[in-house]
Amino acid sequence: MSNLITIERHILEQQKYFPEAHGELTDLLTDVAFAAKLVRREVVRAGLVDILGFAGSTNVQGEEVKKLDLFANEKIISAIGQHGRFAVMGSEENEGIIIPPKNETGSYALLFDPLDGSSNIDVNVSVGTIFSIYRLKGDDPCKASINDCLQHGYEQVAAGYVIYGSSVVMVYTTGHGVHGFTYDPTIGEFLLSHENIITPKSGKYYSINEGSFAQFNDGTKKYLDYIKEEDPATNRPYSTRYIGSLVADFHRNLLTGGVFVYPPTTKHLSGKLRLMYEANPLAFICEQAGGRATDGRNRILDIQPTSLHQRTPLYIGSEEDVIIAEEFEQGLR
Ligand code: AHM
Ligand code: MG
Repeated sequence: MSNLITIERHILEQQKYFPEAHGELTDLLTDVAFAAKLVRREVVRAGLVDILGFAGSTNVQGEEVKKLDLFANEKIISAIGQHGRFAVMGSEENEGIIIPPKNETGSYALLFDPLDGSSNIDVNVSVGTIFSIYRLKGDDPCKASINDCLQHGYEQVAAGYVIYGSSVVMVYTTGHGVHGFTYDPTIGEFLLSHENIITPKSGKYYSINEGSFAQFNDGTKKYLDYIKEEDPATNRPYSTRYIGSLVADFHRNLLTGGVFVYPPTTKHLSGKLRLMYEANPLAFICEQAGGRATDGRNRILDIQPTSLHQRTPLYIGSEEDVIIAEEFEQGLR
């Protein structure tokens, strides 16, 4: 058998970069990987166990049926929250912060989107979990508050995502490269499959919901005309790829090169995606892989968060492609 590396072992090896963390970061990333396995178990059985449907109804066992995103949210909160490693948590599904039990021993804050891509959940298209980890600002975990969650993206100590797709893949960074692991269901382990992911400087895909064209500003409309023009010297036209699950769209472009854009629209003036649960973790990963992530003007990781569920426009992916999209957004082209 070749040299198989499990995610737990890989995380343990990253500990050398964090001598001051006394292995805590290792434990909590391992907890996240464990929670991902629990969510995976339900996602792959979704149609079988009658777990789909609307929250509030009952299944054949007489148990309350939960929508999969609510189920994932509860699983992550209970699987990760019970160990006392996080002093505070924030979820896209919860309005306010979550203070887990035994939080007095935690030194970190966890922000997560339990199941991203909600429109794809019931139709067997890839969905994912996204997470982001920060060190507490103060020394006393009992005083952990929303301020520990509202940190700049550049203050993240780790971030990652899991895609529940044709195979299940977990990707994470602690600021020392981006590493991907594929789940082997026969042994119940995530195995290293993509070490040190580097994203191409430019790609051939663009990912945007063009159905919202009428709601875009002139810069975005012009950009779309540009990207579809014929010009072999710049590899145009690009091909459209849009799944509607941010993690899946992001992951594809990370590996193949390309650009994902969720611009401001007349419906979502600040874009639709959430800074704390979606943009920041993916921006951290993208930059670590040599890509670029902005809101069309500013680096995502530099944005000062003001609320847990704040939204932002998102231009993310291959550096050269993101710069071109930004230039149109800023009216420079
Ligand atoms: P969600 O958190 O409700 O799932 O919304 C986020 C999702 C992203 O995964 C995806 O990129 C985007 O919404 C798609 O939105 P749209 O349908 O407007 O294109
Ligand atoms: Mg989401």
